[in-house]
Amino acid sequence: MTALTVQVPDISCGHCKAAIEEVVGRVPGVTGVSVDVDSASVQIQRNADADIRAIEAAIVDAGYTVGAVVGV
Ligand SMILES: [Cu+2]
Repeated sequence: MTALTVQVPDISCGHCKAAIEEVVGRVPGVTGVSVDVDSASVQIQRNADADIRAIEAAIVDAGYTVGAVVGV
């Protein structure tokens, strides 16, 4: 299992947190997801099955912009 941090600069409130945690949590291979509103970042725990492009697509499809990705 590896950790990944995705910066999502559009995150501004608890609604964003709930929305992103829900859609990213549905991506196969994602075992944990936590949004930090203050730093506008998404902490993701994943196993080898999780496709980073699927994670990014889930965030974009929810209406947000993906910034830097750390820990790929
Ligand atoms: Cu919001």
